[in-house]
Amino acid sequence: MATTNPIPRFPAGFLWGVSTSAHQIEGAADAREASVWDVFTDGPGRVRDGSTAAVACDHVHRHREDVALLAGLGVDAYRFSVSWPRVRSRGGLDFYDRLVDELCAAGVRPVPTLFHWDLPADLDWLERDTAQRFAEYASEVAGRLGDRVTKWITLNEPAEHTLLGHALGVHAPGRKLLFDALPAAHHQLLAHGLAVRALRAAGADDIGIANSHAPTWPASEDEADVAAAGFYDALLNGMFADPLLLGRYPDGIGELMPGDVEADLKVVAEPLDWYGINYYAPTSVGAPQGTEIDFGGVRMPAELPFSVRVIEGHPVTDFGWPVVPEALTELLTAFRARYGDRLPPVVVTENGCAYDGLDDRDRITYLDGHIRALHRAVEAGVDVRGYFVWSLLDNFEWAEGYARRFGLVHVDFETLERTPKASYGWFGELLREQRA
Ligand code: GBH
Repeated sequence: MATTNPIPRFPAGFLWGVSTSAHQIEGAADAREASVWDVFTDGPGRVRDGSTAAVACDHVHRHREDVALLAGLGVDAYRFSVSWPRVRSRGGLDFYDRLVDELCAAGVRPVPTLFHWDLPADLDWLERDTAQRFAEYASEVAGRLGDRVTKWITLNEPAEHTLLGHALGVHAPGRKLLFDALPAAHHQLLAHGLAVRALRAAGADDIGIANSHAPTWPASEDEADVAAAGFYDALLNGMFADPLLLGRYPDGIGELMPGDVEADLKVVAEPLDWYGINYYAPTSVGAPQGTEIDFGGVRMPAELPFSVRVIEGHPVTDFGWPVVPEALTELLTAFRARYGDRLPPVVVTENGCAYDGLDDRDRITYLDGHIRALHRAVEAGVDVRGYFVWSLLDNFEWAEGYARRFGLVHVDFETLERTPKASYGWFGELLREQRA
């Protein structure tokens, strides 16, 4: 249980929020075009409980209630995502237009993410042209919402979308290309850079990304483990941060990319106003073990040049992810050390955990520990400007279906009734203390 010792005060203007994503909460799938996730979930055995996101939290029809929950919580900001397949459909942007109006009326700042994995089903990140299409879509959304939205996020976790969706095949679009998946990463990064330009052209001046990052811990001091962990670190962390912040790929990665990427990297490195980090848990990596590994439902083929290991000695969430708050401090101070003044202000755009139950003391303990760890990073000189809990609501947790609950608010997926959990009350109280 969290200690009664108050959480230290964060700098003035610090942005407190919660996050969601379109495909995971919206439902109303028949009122929009199909995404790669609709196609993927139609296949057998892809989602653990056989569920789909056709209804999910039915947020499209219950957004007023959800905005009231945000207002009741007292957050400064709400990070949601805009569904590209919905924007392409008749009246699709009207929904976001209303949502943004309601958020503004409730005093909650809207922070849209333009892509959170639900690519229109006829598009493909292996195609370079998708990057250009994304920039056009970004212009369209900014044209409609830009008079009220000032803070923008281009992409959510291109690393996970590449790894899980294109390399390992456990997420949409379900490709198992291993290293041949890397063009999908490059095209997403290019899409990001082109979208930054498009958003700026539309007048935006507060643009970031939400990248997934985790400290990578070698499984031992053994040379082979250290080398494997270094490579994994380049794949998950360096490959997505270096191009944005340094204008290049880490050593050994550029060679795996499609053709000559030098000119593209100039676009990718378009300066950012802030850098968003989604953090959940550290990763332990060692040399390959010569067998396929099932890692929390993610099958890692034997031919990979590394193997992900279980981290012992920490409590784990219902997902099996270890709870290691100090790794968040480590991650942020390492970012500051690696990128120095090239690192813009940082926002933690996701942090949270899967636990069942309304009296979710474990979630409170997790959040309490991570917010304190975040404050230690601030004390160590990292310019952190915001923190968003994943997630406002229990929702469609991708390949896990509805089996993993990340919400501050419980959703009964039969009745769609929302019930605030203990963590909702706790987080609201924290926000009041921070402002007192
Ligand atoms: C995010 O991805 C997504 O943006 C969001 O949509 C999703 O609902 C949320 O997280 C929760 O899953 O096995 O201990 O090494 C998070 C990506 C990838 C982060 C797997 C944690 C494994 C930790 N995650 N990673 S561990």
